Amino acid sequence: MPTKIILDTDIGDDVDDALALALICASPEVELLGVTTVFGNVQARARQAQTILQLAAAENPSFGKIPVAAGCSATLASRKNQSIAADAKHVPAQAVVSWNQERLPAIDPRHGIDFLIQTIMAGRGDIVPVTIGAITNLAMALVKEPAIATKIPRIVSMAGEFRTPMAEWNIKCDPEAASIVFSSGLPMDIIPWHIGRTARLVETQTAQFATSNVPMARYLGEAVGAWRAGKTDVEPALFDPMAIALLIEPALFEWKQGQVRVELRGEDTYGYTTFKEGPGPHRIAWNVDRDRAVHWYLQRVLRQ
Ligand SMILES: [Ca+2]
Repeated sequence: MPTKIILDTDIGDDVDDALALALICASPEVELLGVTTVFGNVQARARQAQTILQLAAAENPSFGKIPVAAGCSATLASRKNQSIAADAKHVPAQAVVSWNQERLPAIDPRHGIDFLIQTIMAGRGDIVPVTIGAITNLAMALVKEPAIATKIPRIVSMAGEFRTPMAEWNIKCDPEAASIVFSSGLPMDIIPWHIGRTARLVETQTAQFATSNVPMARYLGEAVGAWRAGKTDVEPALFDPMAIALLIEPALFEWKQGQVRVELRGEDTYGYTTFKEGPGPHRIAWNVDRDRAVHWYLQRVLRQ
């Protein structure tokens, strides 16, 4: 039986969310029940998610019917960091590789929070929320309908960093939301920043997208190009795709079990995450077999 998931994403700026959604579309081991978008311009983010699902629908029409719901644009962050403040009008870099609304189905009329609540409550306790952006939507869903906690078998998140003292982006965008989810007691499987940085594509690998026979792979080549515009010497890190990989190939990683906390008080450490190994609901991917993980990813999306 495939693992049922809802993808909660800030797709549209960094390219790794698109790389992750394409991986989902290439993976029969997961069944995508819906996509919710978060942080800033959630409408534009929804359009890129829909674009990828419509590309996947060319081969499997069921992808074209997967609902995409826009979620929280603003955050619960108690200290607004102007450099990352959610901006509903910000045009994500990936907008240039998103189809116009006229070519796309209407987005789901429900708010992302309500989509999460209704979908999880209607399930059999077997729906895994997978968060690859700020965790605002899931935190808000837990606040609005605490009963969903009894229906969530585990949460999968790309979030946090435990080797390097830092506020990882998805935590930094909304530390309070992350704290709500991490302190919920729900089991979580975590891909930290370090893992994504380790699993990076090199130039010869990203170049394979453009020459692939697979339309989705060629789209990813365009998406990487849009992300790179204005940047030099950068290679895509597979942060978000590794959160999908753990659902399918957990043996790609070495794991540590324990308890994560999100720092909310420190003057200079707001949004930092700490990990205490031992009893606790959080399983952290501690190491990744880089070559195997990257090869596995490329095999999937290039269908080699
Ligand atoms: Ca992301």
